[in-house]
Parts: sequence; structure tokens; C-alpha cells
Amino acid sequence: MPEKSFNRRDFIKMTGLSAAALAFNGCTSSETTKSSSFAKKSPGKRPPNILLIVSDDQGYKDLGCFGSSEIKTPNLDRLAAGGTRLTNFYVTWPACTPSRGSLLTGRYPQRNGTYDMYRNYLVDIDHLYTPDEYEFSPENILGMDTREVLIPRVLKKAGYTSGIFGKWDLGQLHRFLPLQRGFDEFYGFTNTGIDYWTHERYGVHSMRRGNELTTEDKGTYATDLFRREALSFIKKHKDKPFFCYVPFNAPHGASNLNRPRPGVQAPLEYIRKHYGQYDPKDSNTKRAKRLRYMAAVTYMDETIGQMLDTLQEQGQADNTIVIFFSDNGGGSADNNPLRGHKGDTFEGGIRVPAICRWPGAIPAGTVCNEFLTSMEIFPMLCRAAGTRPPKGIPLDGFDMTQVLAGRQKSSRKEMFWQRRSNKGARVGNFKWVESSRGSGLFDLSKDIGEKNDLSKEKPQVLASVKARFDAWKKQMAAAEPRRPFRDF
Ligand SMILES: [Ca+2]
Repeated sequence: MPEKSFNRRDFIKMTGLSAAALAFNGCTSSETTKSSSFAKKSPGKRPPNILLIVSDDQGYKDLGCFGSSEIKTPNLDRLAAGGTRLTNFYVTWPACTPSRGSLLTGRYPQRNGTYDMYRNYLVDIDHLYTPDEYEFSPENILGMDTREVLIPRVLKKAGYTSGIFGKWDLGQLHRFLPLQRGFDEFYGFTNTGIDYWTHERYGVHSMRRGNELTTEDKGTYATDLFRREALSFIKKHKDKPFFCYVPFNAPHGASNLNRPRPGVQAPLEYIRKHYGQYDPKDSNTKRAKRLRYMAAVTYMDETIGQMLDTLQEQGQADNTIVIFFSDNGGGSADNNPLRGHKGDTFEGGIRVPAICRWPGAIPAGTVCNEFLTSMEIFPMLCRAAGTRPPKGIPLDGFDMTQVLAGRQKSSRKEMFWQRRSNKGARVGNFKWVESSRGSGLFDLSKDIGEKNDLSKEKPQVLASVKARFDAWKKQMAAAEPRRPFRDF
């Protein structure tokens, strides 16, 4: 069933903006937009539901609506056709944990204290932790500072019920788990990556319902479990505002003890159904790994489609904000036309595919090229819910609704990244990178692929961008200390 949307002409009429002004604002209509009516928001209407979906390590180009002719994502494409596709959207760190921490706190990793991973690195050299070693290992004892206020805690004051179904990644001790951080329901895994079927991370079981570990679903493909739990939540709470956070583990590589490393996992029949020939005997070839990755993305996409269908069937699609993005750039993935991958401060590590649909507030079938980040989501959701961000806690983003609607330009002028010795700064369209994988100054308005180093040609620009980075570092260091990595 086609969903309600409104077209470019309706939008221009409503806002009084000319077509040229719309283009200037960075939001342009796609040719796929279908004409239909515009659902006006009425005063006193209940606040919108929120469905926040995060994929794991998905490449910038690994969706149909971001240019892939290889991967089938009909439901994410449908979501984009009903809302806006964000082409200039960044996360705060080029890997999982700090990116997710910033999403839920609305703050830079360097401000909220989670600016590195909570993981056991000895597994990388095949050390299997004993239970005693694991008990006191970083993966088990680190977590997001409990003084940090997460989105569900703020939404609760506005009458929302919140659930998370998937990857938590912000700490495993009791005080760090979702139910202690404002969520009402949790089914998922607590560490930073699992085997899709055993739900173990390097031999350690990780799936929980609420605060308790559970093996009830061992053997079931993880994407199916998050689908089951999210659909159940959406149906159960249809009579009051809900916040449903679905951070999939797909298409992250499996974190198990198999050697050689398996990469992404997907059901054999599903790979064959969607992508043709696949022989498990050749499972270590580059092509086989790519096929499994593509199938895992399509499987996730089908699951997202069922969530969208359920919202439609319940008559709630028009009053639900749906946001989708990848937590960081793809590792073994297609990030074209961007340079670099997961872990890098080049665009391929930090600029991610993103989509937002909010009928009545954001025009359907548009493309938003404005400079935006995941730190804009916290203030946006507070405003949408009719509540205010917590007092006295500096946020690093702003409410981006009017930008997504095409009514305003983004107020974001700069953004900074640091992953260990890898640094990055974007000021306007200039981007500076200093990293183990390469360095330089780039003009993103002409060189999105960061190929042409302007350091020697524009030394003054380089100096000013680096000065902004240094000022940001000072600002972060002056912020109230937060554990686990910045408590001094
Ligand atoms: Ca990730």
C-alpha cells in the first residue's frame, strides 16, 4: 500500500519557498516522489512515535537509494522515498561504541567520556580469556558514565515507553545496562559484536532479556530475534507514544573463534534466493564474503520493511519519525565515492548513509545535502516529543527538523574527530586529516573523495582548520570529567 506523502509542488506552496531556494537549502526533490496529500499536524495531537534504526558497519554506497546496483534494499529505498535521504551526515567516531554513545547522549565522545571501544583486544591475537580473566577485562567492566543522561530518560518525562532490541554496546555491568539507563524493555546483546547464530562473542555468551543473560534463542539468526522483539514492542505499545531503538548487528563481521575469520554471516538459502549461486565450500573467497554481506543487508532490509508495514497497519506511519543510519563507515564494504573505511577519519570512516521519514514535517522523496551529524538527533527528538533536553548538560548538536524540512540551512559549521592518533576536522567545506592512513587538507565541495591535498597550496586555511581543532580539544578537556576514559 502506498504511504501518504506530499510532493515538491505541495511543499513549495506550503512553505512559500521557490524551487531555487529549495535547491539553495541543500534539499532537492527526487524523481521518484509520488503526488499525494499532505497530512497536517494538528495541535494537541499525541507526540510522534520514534523508530530509530542503526545498522553496523554498512558502506556509504551499500543501499539502493545511495547508488548501489548490487545490493537489494527495497524497504530502505521505500523509506527514503517517503522522507529525506541525508548525503552529508556524520557520526562522531569511525567505529561502534563511541558512535553509539554520542547518538544516545547528544555529545561528543570526548565530552561524554566514551571515546574508545569497550573491548578485549587480546582476542585479536587469538587469546581466549578464561572466565576469571574475562570478569576483570575491559569488555566486561567498562561502560558509559552513569552521570550521562540518555535519550530514553528524557523521553520518559514526556510519557514515552522505550525499548531497545539489538546491540547495546555501552557496558555490561548491572548499572550500565539499558534498564538502568532509561529503557523499559531490552532484548539484545551487550558487547560490541557477536556470532549471528550462537550469540557469543569469542566464546562468551552475550544475549540478554532485561538484565538477565538468556540462551533461550541460541541457534536463531540474530536479525530474526530483533525483528520479533521490535514488532512485538511496536504492537504492544501502539496506544501510547513509544521510542523503539533497533541497533542491528548486521552487517558487522561475526565475532567468533572460527579461523579464518568468517566475516558477515547470512542464511545459505537466503543468499541463494537473492543473489544466486553460492557454494559454502568457497566461503573464504572475497566474492563469497561479499555475497554474505549483501544477503545480511537485504535480510535486515526485509525486517525493516515489516516494521514499516506494521506501523502502516496500525495507522501510525503518519505519526512516527523513522530514522536510519549506519554507526560508522563500512569496513569490507563499498564506501564509494568516499576515501577510507571504518577506523579512518577520512570520509569513508565517518560519513554514513542516513534516512529520515516524518510525514507532515519532512517532505517525501527529498535529498538533504546539508552538513549534519548524529548529535543532531537528541535535540530533534526532544523537540518532537515536546520536552526539553536536560538542564545544565551541554549538548553538541541542534534540532535539525527545519533543515530536513528544507526550510533552513544547517547551523553546523564544523565537526571534529579523534580516534587515538587519527584526527580529523571539517570547517565549512574544508577537511583536515592527520592519520596513520594518510594526511592532508581537502575541499569537500570539489573533492568528496579526498584525493587532492591542498596543504601546500592553502597553508593559511590549513592553519585555521588546525586551530579550530585545537580549540575543540581545549573545550573537551575543560568539560566536566566523565569515565571511563576521561576522569581526571
Ligand atoms: Ca560499527
